[in-house]
Amino acid sequence: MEVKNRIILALDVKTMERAFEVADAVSDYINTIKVGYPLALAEGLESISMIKEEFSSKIIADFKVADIPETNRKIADLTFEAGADAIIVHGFVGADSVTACMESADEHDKEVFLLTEMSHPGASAFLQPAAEHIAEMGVELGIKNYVAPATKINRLETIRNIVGKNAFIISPGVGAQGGETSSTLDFADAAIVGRSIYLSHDPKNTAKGIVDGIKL
Ligand code: O7E
Repeated sequence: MEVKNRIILALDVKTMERAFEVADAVSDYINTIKVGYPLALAEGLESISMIKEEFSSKIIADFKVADIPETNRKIADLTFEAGADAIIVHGFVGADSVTACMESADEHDKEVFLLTEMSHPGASAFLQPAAEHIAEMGVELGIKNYVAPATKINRLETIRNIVGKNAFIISPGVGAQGGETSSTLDFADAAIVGRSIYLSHDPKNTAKGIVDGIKL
């Protein structure tokens, strides 16, 4: 996936009005937007196509899909039919559940991101011990897109080493969660940034500052 300036906006706001304000403010710098439960539950799945049409942005739907294959398939179908370019899928549910999303993506000519390990402290209890197996499973399944944490650079590096240099990794946790952009981009292809941008008093300049910092 081509991500302008290697930054993805996590648009975790709860109204379309605010979503449009923030997306508009950063549109010179960011063309890839992650829409997750906060906006989709508040404003509906159509928030995906509304943003996509207004800003010509790519939309990654972050529904962290984690169910049995049959239900995963329905979730993925509905998400792609709503206009998402990619969907984020949990790996811990196993190969059959992930494969169901991959089949949906193939049929819709869309993409799957496999979530390996998470960025928050609690993830060290259950997900971290499984993360390397999840990444290995992704490689076996032929997945090319992954999610790995910006808050634990050594873990991000480990996941990179497993999935290989040709895989595409996006990494959340930059800014509000303590992750740092440049070190994250040493191992990830793009960083996901949410609150640092949409809670800032000037989202446009904040996005510009992040992008300028990458180029230094
Ligand atoms: O901390 P913020 O505000 O910059 O937002 C980070 C976003 O990334 C937010 O939408 C959160 O739900 C998501 N995220 C994590 O923070 N940590 C993870 O481990 C995984 C995700 C995520 O997006 O998962 C799929 C990419």
